[in-house]
Amino acid sequence: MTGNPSEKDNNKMRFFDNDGYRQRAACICVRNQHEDEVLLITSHRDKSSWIFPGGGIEPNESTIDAAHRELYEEAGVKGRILRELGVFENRERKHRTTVFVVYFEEEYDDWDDKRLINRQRHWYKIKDAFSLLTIYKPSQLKFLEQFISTSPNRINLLHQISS
Ligand code: U71
Ligand code: MG
Repeated sequence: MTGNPSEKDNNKMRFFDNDGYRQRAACICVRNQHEDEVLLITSHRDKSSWIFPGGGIEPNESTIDAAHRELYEEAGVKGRILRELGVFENRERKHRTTVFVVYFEEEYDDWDDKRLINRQRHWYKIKDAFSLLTIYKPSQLKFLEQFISTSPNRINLLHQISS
């Protein structure tokens, strides 16, 4: 991604399903094998709002490649995909997001969206990520709920969010 934030918006290439839904890919990036911390980034619109890294799949790009690209562009992080969590439909905004669970490998101090829009990133305990998404991005809370209920560490994670 190059240019300033408005160029980013103007140059955005979008890829739609046959029924007009925009296709997205997003990442739940976990910091360790316990899967008890996930990476959130600030919203481009509201710097106090926290969301999962993700965005539109570009033409001729695979869903997996888009997930890696968005994680790198938006959060400055690289990782390896552990599993596909599912496809989540947002009927109100007319998009579908394929969400991957990604194991953290590297993070960079300088990345595209930090430079372009001062986007921030932070590792959150599952309980805190749950609270933030409930407040700021309820449409992405279902990603986290599905992650928790299917994680190999789900018993501990469920205990965390209910305590
Ligand atoms: C924005 C729209 C937008 C989406 C954008 C959302 O730019 P971004 O990566 O932070 O995400 O902003 P957000 O979640 O950071 O506040 O929402 P908004 O409410 O600000 O209009 O998402 P949605 O409301 O449609 O779900 O999508 P479009 O359709 O307006 O471009 O960008 P997205 O999908 O992540 O794409 P990309 O490729 O720019 O990362
Ligand atoms: Mg995005």
